[in-house]
Amino acid sequence: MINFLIFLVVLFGIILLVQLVRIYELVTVLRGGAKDDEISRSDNKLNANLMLLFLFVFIGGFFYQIYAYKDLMLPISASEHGVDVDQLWDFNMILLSIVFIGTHILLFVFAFKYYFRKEKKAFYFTHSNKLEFIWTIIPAIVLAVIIIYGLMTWNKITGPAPEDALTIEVYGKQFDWTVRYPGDDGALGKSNYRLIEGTNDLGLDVKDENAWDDKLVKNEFHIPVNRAVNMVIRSRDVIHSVYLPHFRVQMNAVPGMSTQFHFIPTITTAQMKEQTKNPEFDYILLCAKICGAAHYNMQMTLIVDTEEDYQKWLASQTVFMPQSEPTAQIAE
Ligand SMILES: [Cu+2]
Repeated sequence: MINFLIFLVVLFGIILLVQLVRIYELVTVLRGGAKDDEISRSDNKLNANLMLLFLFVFIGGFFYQIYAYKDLMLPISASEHGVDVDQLWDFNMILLSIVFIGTHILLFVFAFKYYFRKEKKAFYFTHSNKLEFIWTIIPAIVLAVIIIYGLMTWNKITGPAPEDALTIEVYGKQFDWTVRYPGDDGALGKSNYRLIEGTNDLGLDVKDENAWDDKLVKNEFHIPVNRAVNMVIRSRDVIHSVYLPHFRVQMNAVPGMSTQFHFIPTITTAQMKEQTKNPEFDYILLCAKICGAAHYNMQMTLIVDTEEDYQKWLASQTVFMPQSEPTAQIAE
């Protein structure tokens, strides 16, 4: 309520000020002073100076923001391709900043330098092929470099996963993630959405032997460091998005199809805790699509282990259909 009243006071204050200025202008005209539409030289000079002042405040604010919010940028990349992504990002940002600052200096310095004076006449300039050529060819080359560099990075990242990659399934539904690991056979079992029922949340095909020893994990999942991890991504209901900000990984989870993304983690959770000097540090898997009311719940902790710790952890996970009692469960 108080805020609304403050808003009203400010609003009426502004309206009052505008009206007062208008009355002052009309009074000047009635007294036979300056004409209503005539702007004095000193007014023009004042505006010119304000243009220059604005330039300094504006550019200063730009650099201040970079400095003040630098900690809110993504932390150091913990994956192999993430380093390339960050380089691509920095390259583009530096290039854009140069253009951004250059054009704004030109814009405001020209407005300052060439403010209106009655005796000054504008230089009449019709056309220059040379100038046209320069401002066509330079942006064309720069844009080509940006696109080719971006495409090369993209192709490097999205190529096929290496043969020895660890393939896991990331399964999204409103509102959580399940990660499925292949058992000792190293293969994920088949699945079908028609088979989703009761405890079979992922619709695993119980007739497929490969599915029996699959391991389903919730809340927290582990991957080994320095080994390619190929994520096969599925969604049960709406479009979700697998987002691992520390690894620069993001891929949509689309109902009715499976998408993939592979990456190589390079820093274990323990190393990252040391590097960030934050004992509470954890990698996180988020959903990057606003997929419903409890979308914010779609979080899962990711632990990057050494190969040894990873194997230990994996061995401690329960399998989907223990071998001792498969017959009871497949019988129909
Ligand atoms: Cu989601």
